[in-house]
Order: sequence, then structure tokens, then C-alpha cells
Amino acid sequence: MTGKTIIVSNRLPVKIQEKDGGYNSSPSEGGLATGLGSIYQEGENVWIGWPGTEIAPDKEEEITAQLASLSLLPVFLSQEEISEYYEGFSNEVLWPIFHYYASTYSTYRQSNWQFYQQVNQKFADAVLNVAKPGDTIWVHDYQLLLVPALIRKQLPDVSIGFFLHIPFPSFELFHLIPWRNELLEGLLGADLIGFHTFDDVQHFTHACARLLHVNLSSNVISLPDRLIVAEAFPMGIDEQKYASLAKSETVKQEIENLNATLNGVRAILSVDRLDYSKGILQRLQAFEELLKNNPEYLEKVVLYMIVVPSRDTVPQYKHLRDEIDKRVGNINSLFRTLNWSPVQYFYRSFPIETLSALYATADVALVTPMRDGMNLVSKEYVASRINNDGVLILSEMAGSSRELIDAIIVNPNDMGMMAAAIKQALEMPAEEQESRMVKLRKNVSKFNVKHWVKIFMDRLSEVKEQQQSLHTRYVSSVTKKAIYKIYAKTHQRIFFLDYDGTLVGFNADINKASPDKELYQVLQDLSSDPANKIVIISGRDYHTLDKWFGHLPIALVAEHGAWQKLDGEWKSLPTLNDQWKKTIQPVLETFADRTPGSFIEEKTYSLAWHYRNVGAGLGELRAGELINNLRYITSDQGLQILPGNKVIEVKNIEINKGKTVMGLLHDQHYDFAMAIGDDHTDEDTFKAMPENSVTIKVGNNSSEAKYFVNDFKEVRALLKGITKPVPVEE
Ligand code: GDG
Repeated sequence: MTGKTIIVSNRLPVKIQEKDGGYNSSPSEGGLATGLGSIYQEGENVWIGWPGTEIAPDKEEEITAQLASLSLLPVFLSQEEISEYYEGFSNEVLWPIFHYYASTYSTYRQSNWQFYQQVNQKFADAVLNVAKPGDTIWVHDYQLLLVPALIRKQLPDVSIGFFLHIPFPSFELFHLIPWRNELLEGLLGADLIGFHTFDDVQHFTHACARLLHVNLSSNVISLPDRLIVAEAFPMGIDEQKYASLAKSETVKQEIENLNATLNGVRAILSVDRLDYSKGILQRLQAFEELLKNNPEYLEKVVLYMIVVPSRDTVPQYKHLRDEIDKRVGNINSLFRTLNWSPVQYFYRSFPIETLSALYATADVALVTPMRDGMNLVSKEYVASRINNDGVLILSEMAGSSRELIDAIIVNPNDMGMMAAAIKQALEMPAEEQESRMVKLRKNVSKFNVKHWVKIFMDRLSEVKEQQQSLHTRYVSSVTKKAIYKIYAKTHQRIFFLDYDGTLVGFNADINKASPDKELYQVLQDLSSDPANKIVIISGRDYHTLDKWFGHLPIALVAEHGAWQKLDGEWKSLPTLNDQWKKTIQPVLETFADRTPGSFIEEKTYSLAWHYRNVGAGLGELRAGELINNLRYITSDQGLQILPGNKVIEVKNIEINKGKTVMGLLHDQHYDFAMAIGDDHTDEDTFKAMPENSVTIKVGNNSSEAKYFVNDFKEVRALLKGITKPVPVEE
């Protein structure tokens, strides 16, 4: 990769402390900082973000200089910006909705949104101040969803990756947000958009398709100027750091102290930031249930619960903290004895050595979030179990549950299931613990944070290469010039032009997609040169084609080749029959009856089921079902099923645009051949064209064609230019 790499996240990986009227800054060791450490500290690379606290304006210069030596570039935020953009919009709108807490916790204030836009612009400006074409920019997380597009506007060719660390919610939740389209458009400024899980990818691409009507093909979104890839990159940890910490002298000493305190009592551990998404209250309830129903565990187990202070200026978090205090108090007062307290609750953070000792000592880790993008604690526990013992209980709502399948997986809403899981964990035989832990450790070590960074960056360069190769296939002004030059030197030419989607746009009513004045003019100009043979080759029925184009001196091919009008008279292919319609028609009718908005079109030798006006998603679903049904019936009847643009067509196997094209090319020697088409059936045309011909696909998805244009308007412009050579703009 040429150029430098710029990392952008809301928070800089730095701890800033006020000391003697000045500030001290030292790097902090978060998971992301560790993973990206090898990148942002190299050469000219830099990490841009907020230092995490309000800095007095007269100290900004001093802080900037200190941070520069750590390869960090600060974006300073005022108190108002922090409360509106960060606390208000990011943490009170996006965080709850993205974690499936819609109605209770989300409020939509216009001023929050305005600040969110303003601060995103501030981050983008900070990037644009240092970014140059050829650089790679990696933007992180939900606070900065608009940044990719803001950068793209100024640097159209730069490489931009985005990674979302929290879940992307299903459409039903996402579309509640008043500014949902703007958020998606912001993200689509990136070239590669990464998520922790495949579900997140699907939710995101689905939202883009439904709200922005983008062209989507599995996980690739095609915009007119660029393709964008959305993909799952499950984030890992620095597993070696946790393994070696567990072996270090300091930690060994702490483990010894802990074991002495425990004195044979089994330890269950939970570690979270204070957050309602982490399922802390539900976990306490499950633990209470366990003690209630299994008195044999009294004085035998203890729950170490660490809750790291977070966002406690937000009212819901304060409330949650009070609730936790109450519930812990309740459990302890109900079950405690003179020598034992069931819950050891800490509302504070610990040095990593203490955390490591707790991971290494705890018999069970109880990680039961209600929703979590990934959850690194579950992986850190596994990495710390250097003796291959211990049991991980993991919520199926955590992204990490997709990988850590050898944990005991629970539904955090099911108290009975959680209590049973704790019991199962406490009683699990050593061999089973080992066999599960070995597999878990293998996963955590293979998919570590370095691997995560590498596969993301590699994929980003691949996407960029794909975009470039697509770029060279686009009919640019240079390509046009070349085509016109060849055209001018040739004397015997043939043009195969598809109709719907190629010469006209799509219309909800197929009868309304009739030719307009401009199109007639284009065809007239093109056909007025006796050296040009124009063939409109369409799936339409021949009556319609005849009505629209019968008066022009051009050849017409209808129903994908079943009917041809080459010299003034319509002829159908010999040996075709339509007896099969009797069995196929009722199947299509069942689908038309079950699917509002769909209808059947009957042509002489084909039947088509159209679903352009069926609700998004349902149409594709029914189309898939229909194809499955038809496959059985058509297999021995000499029929083919053609999935087109929002249409499934059944016709005789002998009919094929490619065959027709080959026949026509055979008739005469042409020194110039061009074919333009937009759908599946045109691929047969492209394949049948000679080596040196000009084949053009409308739309930039994969195709046999050599070139592509974006839409029918560009097709018309290209054809106009052929007959009226005007200087092509550079
Ligand atoms: C977001 C997503 C996603 C905790 N207590 C102490 C301490 N920690 C460290 C842990 C762990 C980190 O905090 C927590 O990470 P999580 O992944 O569990 O959760 P979030 O903070 O919500 O992170 C999450 C993550 O982004 C990454 O993409 O996995 O789903 O919500 O590393 O070790 N560290 C120290 N003392 C503590 O007391 N030193």
C-alpha cells in the first residue's frame, strides 16, 4: 500500500492526566490500540481522535505537541459538543437503537443531530488536513458514521475503510431513526465496511437496499462510481499478552493472594463496563436463582462482579447503577453468612494485572450481555486460561458466541437456562473443561487482533483494485473516442440492442415503458447510414415490438429469438410448441394469487411472472420459491427458466438470444459489431459476439461484456455520439 495510514476514532488511545496545572499524556492499552499499535506508530502514520476530556483552549497547543510525539492528532471538543454529539446523539440515540433498546431509551432531538453532523465534519476536516491522495484511512465506530462520505467528497479516490464495533440492528429498529438515510449515505463513503458478524452485514446491506434502493449483489453494493464491500471481520485480542501476563511474577503473586482469600470457595467472574446492554441485572437474578434452588452452593461459590464506571452522566446509566447496588445488596443480605458474601461487587476499574489474576483464578466466566457487538472479555478469559481449565458461559447475543462455540451458550433472557448453565459449569469434569478450552484457545489465538487488522487491510486493498479494474471497463470519454474512431473506419456494421433497461428505463407498468421522441431520433440517425444494420433484440412479445418499431428500417427480434422480423415479415422459429403452457400456467397463477403486485405476461412461446411491484424482500423470496417449484416441472419438458430483472421467465430451451445473434452474424461479414444489454439474457448475446466486437453492459455488475455504462441515458448518449461526431469532452 502506498501513502500513509490514518486511523480515526472518537477516542484517542491515550490517558490524559492533569498535573500541577499542566497535562500528562501516556498511551493507553485498549484492544484497538494494541491491534493498531504496529500501524499508527510507523512512519508518517497517525491516529486522529478526541483526547477524552475537555481541554482548556490555552492548553491545546501544549497537548497537541505532546500527542504528536505519540503519533496522535487530537480533535478538541467543547463541553457542548461532548454533551450533544457524544452523550446525546451517540450514546442516547445510536447506542440504544443499535443494541435493540428502542422505545425506552431513545429520544430524537434535532440539536443532537446537528451537533453530530458538525462534529463529524470536524473529524473529517482533521483528516483532510493531513490526508493526501494515495493514503489509506480507517474510520472506527458509531460516533463517526458520517465521516467516510465527508472525506470522500474532498478526496474521491482515497481508500477508506470503516469498522463498526457495535451490532448493526435489523431493519425494523434501524428505520425508526429519523436520519437513517443520511447515516447510511455517510457510511457508503467508505470502500470497505466491516462488522463483527455476518448478521450485522446482512442487516446493513438490507437497510441500504430498502432505504437507498442501491444495487446490491450479495455483500457488494454498486454505486454509479464505485463498488463497496460489506463484510464480517470478527475482532480478536492480543492473546499472547494475556497468556504471558498470567505467567508473570506480579500476577502469580496476585493469584496466590486471591486463592488464599477464596480458601476453596469456587469463583465466578463477570467483567463489564456499566451498560444496560451487558445484562448485569439479569445475571444477578440468575445467580440469585441458583442460590435459591441449590442451597448446597451456599458458602461454596462467590460471584466476583466488576463493573467499570462508564457514561454515568447519562440518566439511564445512573439508574442502572442504583439498581445494581440494590440487587447486590438484596442478594447479599438474603444469603450471606458470617464468613461469606455471595457477591463481591466492585464499581471501579482495576490494573490489568489484577484483571489478569481474576481471569486466571475464576473457575467460571459469566459473560451474558443482552446484546454485544463482539465482547472481548470472553476472549480475554480464554486467553488467560493457560492450564486449559475453567468454563466460559457466553450469551448467544454476543458477537463472540459465533466463534466461541465451545462455550456454554445461553439466552440471557432465560433465567432458568442461565442458572442451569452455572450449575453445569461448576460441576463440569476436568476432561470436558480441557477439551472445550483447548478448542476455544485455538480460535482465540488464530483470530487474534493482528490477524484482524491484516485481513481488514488486505481486503481494503483488494476492493480498491476491484474498483480500479471496474474503472477501466467503464465507457469513459476516452473509450468513447476510441469506439468512434473504429466506427469511422468501418463499412459493414451491426448493432444488437436490448430494449428494456438498455434503451429505456424501467417502469412499474411494463406497457408504459414505450419509446420516446429522443429514442426514435437516435434509432433513425443510426439506421439512416446504409452501412449500419440495427437489431433490437428483446424479450418483449412481437406485437409490441411491431407496434413500436415496425415502421423503422431496423430488424426486430422478439421473445428472445422466438420471433424475428429481418426483412419486413415476422417469422417464428420452426419446431417450437407451446403445449407446455398448460402445466406451467397454473403454477404461475398460484404465485400471482399469493403475491400482491405480481402478474403474468403471456407471449407466444413463453410465460413470464413479473414482480417489480411486489414489496421489497417478498418478491425475491417468492421468485426463489417459484424457481425451485419450476425446476421439477421443467426438467423433462425441454424448457428453461430465465431469472431476469424482477421477472422469472419460462420458455423453450431452443430460444436464446445468443443463437439468434450467431445466426445473424453468420449471414454477412461485419467489420464492426456492437452489443448492448442489461440483464441475464443479454449475457448470451455477449458470449456469441466475435472477439473484436464492442460489448457493453448497462450496470456495473459482473458480466461477459468488455465495457459497462451506468444507465440507458448513457447508452443513448453513446449512440448519439456515433452518428453525430461531436468533440467528446475530456
Ligand atoms: C465495544 C463493543 C466490542 C474491563 N474492565 C477493566 C478493563 N476492561 C477492558 C476489558 C476489555 C474492555 O475493557 C471491554 O471490552 P468489550 O469488548 O467487552 O466491551 P465494550 O467496551 O462495550 O466494547 C464490544 C468492542 O467494542 C471491540 O470491538 O467487543 O462488543 O461494545 O478489553 O479487558 N481493563 C482494565 N481494568 C478493568 O477493570 N485494565
